[in-house]
Amino acid sequence: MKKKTVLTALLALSLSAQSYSQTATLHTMSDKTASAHPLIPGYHPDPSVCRVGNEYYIVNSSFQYFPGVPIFKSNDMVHWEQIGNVLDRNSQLPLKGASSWLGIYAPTIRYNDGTFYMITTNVGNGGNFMVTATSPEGPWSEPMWLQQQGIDPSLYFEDGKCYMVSNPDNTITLCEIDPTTGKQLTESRGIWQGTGGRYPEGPHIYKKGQYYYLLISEGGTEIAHRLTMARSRNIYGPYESCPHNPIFTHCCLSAQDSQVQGTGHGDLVEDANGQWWMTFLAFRLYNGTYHHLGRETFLVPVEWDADGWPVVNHGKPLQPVNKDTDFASLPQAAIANTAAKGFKAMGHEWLYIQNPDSSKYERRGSTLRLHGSKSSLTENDRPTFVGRRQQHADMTVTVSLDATLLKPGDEAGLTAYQIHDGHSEVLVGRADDGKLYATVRYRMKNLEKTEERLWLDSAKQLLVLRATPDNYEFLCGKDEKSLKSLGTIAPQLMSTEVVGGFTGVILGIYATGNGSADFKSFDYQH
Ligand code: 6LW
Repeated sequence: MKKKTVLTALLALSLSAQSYSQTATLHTMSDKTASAHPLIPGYHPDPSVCRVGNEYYIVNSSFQYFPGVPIFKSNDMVHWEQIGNVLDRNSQLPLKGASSWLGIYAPTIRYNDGTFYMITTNVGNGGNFMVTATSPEGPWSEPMWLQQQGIDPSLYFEDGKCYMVSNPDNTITLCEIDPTTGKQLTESRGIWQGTGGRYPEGPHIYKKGQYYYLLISEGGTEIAHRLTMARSRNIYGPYESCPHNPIFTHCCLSAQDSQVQGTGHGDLVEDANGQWWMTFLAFRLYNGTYHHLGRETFLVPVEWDADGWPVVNHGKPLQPVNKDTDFASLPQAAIANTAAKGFKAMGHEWLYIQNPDSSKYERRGSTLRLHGSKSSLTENDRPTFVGRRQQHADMTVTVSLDATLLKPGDEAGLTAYQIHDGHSEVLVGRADDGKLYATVRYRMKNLEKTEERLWLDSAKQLLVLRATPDNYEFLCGKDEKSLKSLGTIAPQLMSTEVVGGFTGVILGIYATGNGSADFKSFDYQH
């Protein structure tokens, strides 16, 4: 990037941050076709957005991870900060047996008359429910379990009524509910089945002018993902399909060479100046047709044509990032790195697999002592594990481990974890004769490979993962200078296309067995 343009852009960013000059920032973005830079990088799928005055909130799905449903706040739609996780108590988030295919699916966030609502599906542990809060930072209420099933529930409020919409039997279905109890008040009625694409889902209803607009996704969340729309003067229909459906997709000729694919699952918001925007998910391909960072959150401007139909991103696909000129290509969501110097204060980015057994996690000053679980990562029964998202294809994570308390047969390490049967790790283990070794192990479905052991003369080791778009290199050593490469794997083998799941890579520390492992720091650099 040229120095002068960086400075100009940074100045513009800092000015907009200082003065909350929403108009300048947003209009700079909407004047040009938005860039292919994710608004919130790393696994942040199924975004839903709402505005309250000059504040904007985004929530994402979270699947098997605890706490669930990360919530972000922005005052200008450019700078986003995670302010918490909506579901942060076991009573709100039972995750027994959840994998990267199960747990919390697409959430919707809405605000009405002083109350925030988050409605979602816990697949495998109870189905549809909603929680409420007066402050988006929480606390959020206990779940109100809902009668109407189908995934991707959403809410629409009008004239004291609360409507719920979801997709049972591949039909977008509407009913009225009591927003204070969740009790269903009217029968469920099918209102639209989309344009014929598979998996009609992700419905949201908006009112603009005389019309109720119904935005949905079709095609499945993979490469054929698309957004379609219909409208009606009556909320129950009949709905007329937009003549230029799909209103947004990258499964088309003009976007076939884009790195960004799978665009879908959107939600609309009108900003304080009357400009409309759409958040949606998409993934960035690396090395062919693979993505390992998960489905990420993007943002594009929306205009309305003379016939009252939306035109998304000026009718164009996302453009490749032009770093020299594109304002919106600068980093937008701040990247948390709260354990870089120790685990004293762990921020909102930290995640456990399923409901953590709190007796396994012991904070001792700035050290995090992990007590080994019987369950391995692959066995997936509340393993002792805590991690955060990989948000950049190029990055390095360095973990400081003291393995003194491992017992024979135990291990502790640093893993790049996509799903219970798709992860790779650099680990320290204690052999039956009491000696410590380091190695790297790769797990891809039913294939497992372990590198040769490196015998260690010290229990204190740095474990490092150096990632590039096409390589994961795992290293171990007493200090930075003595790091040895113990193994490499293409991250494509940890991708959604190869090992599956609805998430993206999480970088985690873990311990299995009967002993313990002391982790001193976890530093994420990109
Ligand atoms: C989500 C559905 C989808 O509930 O995938 O991409 C499902 N969209 O709408 C899981 O994220």
